[in-house]
Amino acid sequence: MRGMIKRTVPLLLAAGMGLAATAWSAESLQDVMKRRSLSQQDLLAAAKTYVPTGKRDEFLAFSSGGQSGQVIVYGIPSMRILKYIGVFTPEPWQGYGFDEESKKVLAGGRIDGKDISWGDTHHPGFSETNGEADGQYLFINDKANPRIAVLDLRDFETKQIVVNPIFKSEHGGAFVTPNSEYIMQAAQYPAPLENRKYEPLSSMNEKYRGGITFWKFDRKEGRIKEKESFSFEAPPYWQDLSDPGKGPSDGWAFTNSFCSERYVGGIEDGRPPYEAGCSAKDTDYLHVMNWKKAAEMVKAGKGFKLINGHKVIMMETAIKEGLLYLIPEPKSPHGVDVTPDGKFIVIGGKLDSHASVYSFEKIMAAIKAGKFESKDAYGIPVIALKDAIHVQVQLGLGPLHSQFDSKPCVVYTSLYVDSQVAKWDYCEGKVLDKISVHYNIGHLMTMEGDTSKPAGKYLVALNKLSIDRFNPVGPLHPQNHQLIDISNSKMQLLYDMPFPLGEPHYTVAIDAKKLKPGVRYKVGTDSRTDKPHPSAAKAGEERIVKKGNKVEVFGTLIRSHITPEKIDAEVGDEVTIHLTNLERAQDETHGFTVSTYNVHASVEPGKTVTVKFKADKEGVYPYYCTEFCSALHLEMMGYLLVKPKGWKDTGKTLAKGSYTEADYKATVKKVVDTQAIIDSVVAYITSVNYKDFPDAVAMVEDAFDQLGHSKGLKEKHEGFAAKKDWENANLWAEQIWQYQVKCADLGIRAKTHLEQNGAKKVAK
Ligand code: K7E
Ligand code: CUA
Repeated sequence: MRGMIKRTVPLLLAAGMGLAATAWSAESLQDVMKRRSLSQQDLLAAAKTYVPTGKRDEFLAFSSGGQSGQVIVYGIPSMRILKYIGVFTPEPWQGYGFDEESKKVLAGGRIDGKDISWGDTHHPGFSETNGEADGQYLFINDKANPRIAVLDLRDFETKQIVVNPIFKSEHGGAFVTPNSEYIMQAAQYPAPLENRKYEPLSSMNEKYRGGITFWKFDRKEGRIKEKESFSFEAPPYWQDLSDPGKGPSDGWAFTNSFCSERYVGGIEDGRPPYEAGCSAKDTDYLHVMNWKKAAEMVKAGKGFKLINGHKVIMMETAIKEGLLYLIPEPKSPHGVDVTPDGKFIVIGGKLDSHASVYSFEKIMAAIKAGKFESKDAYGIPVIALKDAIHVQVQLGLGPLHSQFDSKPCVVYTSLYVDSQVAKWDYCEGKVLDKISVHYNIGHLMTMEGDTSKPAGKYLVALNKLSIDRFNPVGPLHPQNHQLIDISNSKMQLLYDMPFPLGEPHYTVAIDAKKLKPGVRYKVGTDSRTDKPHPSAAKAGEERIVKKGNKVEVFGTLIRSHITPEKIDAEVGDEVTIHLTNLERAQDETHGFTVSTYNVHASVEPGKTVTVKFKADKEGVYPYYCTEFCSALHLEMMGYLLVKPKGWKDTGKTLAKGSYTEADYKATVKKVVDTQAIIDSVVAYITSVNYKDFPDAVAMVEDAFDQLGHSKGLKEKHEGFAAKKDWENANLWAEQIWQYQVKCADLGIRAKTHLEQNGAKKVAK
C-alpha cells in the first residue's frame, strides 16, 4: 500500500507535465477501406454518424425499453447508449427499488396493494410548450398494468407512477397536449370499468367498455394530479393510439381503434380466433374528442360519474354535450399522427395499403352542420369518411406510424409488411421516396417529429426483427434501430444499432441543446421529491442514534471515506442509514451497500439517500462504496457489527501499529512535496484565462473543496507528535496527504482540460 503511494507522487508529477504522445496511424484511409472491405458509401455513412472522442451528439433519443420496463437514452447520430433509466422495474445501479426514496416512487405503481415489478413500456412523450418539445419532462406508459410514469429531465429520474383507475390494460399513452395540460392514455382491451368486477364475455357489448384518460399534469410541481384527471367512457372497441390536436386543432384529440367488431374469440371452443374476428370489417373508428370542453365541464364539477373514485364522462353525456364523434377508418388502423400545422390527421391502415389523411377543417364543418351518416350502436354520431378525408395515398403493405419532416407537407410512414419507410407528401398525396429497412418496422421517429416544429435531419426505424443483421447471441435477438439520413431528397441508410433490452415500440428525440440537466444536487436533496431530505447530514454532523431496537445513522460520503466507519447493532434491530454525498465535483458518485442485506444506493453529489433493513442475523457485515470513486475507493468501507442480544465488549483495545518518528517525518515531507506540485498546478491555472472555462472552474473549486477538508489536521498531527504518539501523528499527516492527492488529481485534470481547450496566458 505504502509503496503504491510512493509511486503515485511521480505519477502525479508526470501527469502534471502533460506528457501527451501523439500517435500517427501508419495506415491510410485507402488501406483501411481495403482491409475492412468498406465502400465509398460506407465511408460516407461513417462520416455522417461518427462522433469524435470528446464530442457530443446533436440529438438525444429517449426510447421505451419495452418489456424491461425502463427508458433507454441514446445519442443521434452516433447511436451510443448513454443511460438506462429505471421506471417500472427496479434498477440496482441507480438504487432504484433498493433505497427507501425510490421504493416510494415504485409504490405509487402498486395495484390492489401488490408490487408490480415490471412494465411493458410503449410510448414515451416529451412535455410540450406551444406544441414544441421543451426538454423538461418525459412521460411513458405501461401497457400491461395500465400506468403512466413521470420522469424529470433535470436529473433523468423517475419521480412518479400513477395507476389508471378504470382500465385493465391500455396501449395509447403517453401523448401530451400542446402545453402539457394533459397526458392522454387510451385503453386497449375492453373490460368492465369497475375494479374487481366480473362480467361474462357474453355481455361484451353491454358491460365491457373502453376509454380514454386525460391525466392532469401540474407543470410547476412536475407531477400528475390524479384527483383533477378524468376519462371518457368509450365503446368496447379496442382503442389504440392517440394524438392531441395542435394549432387550429388544439383542444381536440384523436384516438384510433380496431376490433370495432367487438368480436369475442374462443379458439378452445372451436370459435374463429380474435385475429379473424377482429379484422373482418372494412373499417374501424377514429374517435374525435373535444378535451378542452370536457376539461372545463369536469372542472366545474359537472357531467361525470365517479367510477372507482375517478371522474368518468359517460358516453351518454359525451354525445349530449357534443364531446365525442366517430369517423370510419380503413381496416385495422394503427397509428394516428397530427401534422405539425395541426390541420390534418394521418392514419395507417395496417391491413390496408393506404394511409388516410383526415382534414380537421372538414371534420369541424361536418360537426357544425350536424352532418352525420349514422350513429354507432351506442348512439355516437358517425361522420362519413368522405366528409372528413383530405386524401388517401397508396403507400404499400402495412402502413403503421407516421412522423414529420422539417420540410412542409413531408411525412414518413412505416410499412410493416413491406419492411420499408415511405416518404410522401400529405398535402398533395403523392409518394416521394421509399427505402428498405431490416426488418418489419413498427414505429419510426424523426427528430422532434411529432411536435409542431420537427427538426428533420435524421429518421430512426424501430424494426421488430433483426434476424441476420448482428452477431448471433442466441435465439432472443436484439431489436434493430436503423438510422436514416433524411436531409436530402433520397433517404440514405446510415447505421444499424442493436437495441439490447426489450422491444422498444416508440422513441422520441430532442435537440440536445434543449436539455439542461444538472450535474449535482443542492447538498441534502431527496431526488425523488426534489425537496430537502429531512435526514440529511452536513460534514461534522454525522451521528448514530439508538432508540430501543432502532438504530438510525445520519452519515456522509466523501472521497474516500464513509462517516461513520462502524455501526453497532443487536440482532433484531431495525437499521436505517441516511447518507449524504458531500461532493461538489461532477461525476463523483458514491454507491452504498451492506453485505447480504439486499440494499443499494446510488448517491450522486449532493444527494441524500436512505436504506433500511432489519439486522436479523448476528455477524460482521462489511459495507462499502460501490462506485470506483478515487484511488482509495476500496478503502471506502466500514463494518456493520450485529451482536447477539446483551453482548458486552471486553474492553480489549484495537491493535497498535508500529510507527516511528522517522515514518512521521517522511509523511510530513511527502505532504510538503505534494503541496509544491499543487502550487505549481495552481500557478499554471491562474496564469491562464481559466475563468472562461466553466468546467475548469468547477474542477478548481472542487480541488480546493477537497483541500479544505484538511483544515485543522496540521495542528492535530503536530499535537500528537509533541506527545510522541507517532501512530496518530503519522496517520493524521497521512490524511492531509489523502486530501492533497484528490486536490492534485482535480487540479491536473483542470490543467489538462485548459491545455486541450486552448486556454490563453493572461497578463499578471
Ligand atoms: Cu405500433 Cu404499442 Cu405504438 Cu408498438 S405500438 S409498433
Ligand atoms: Cu466512493 Cu468508491
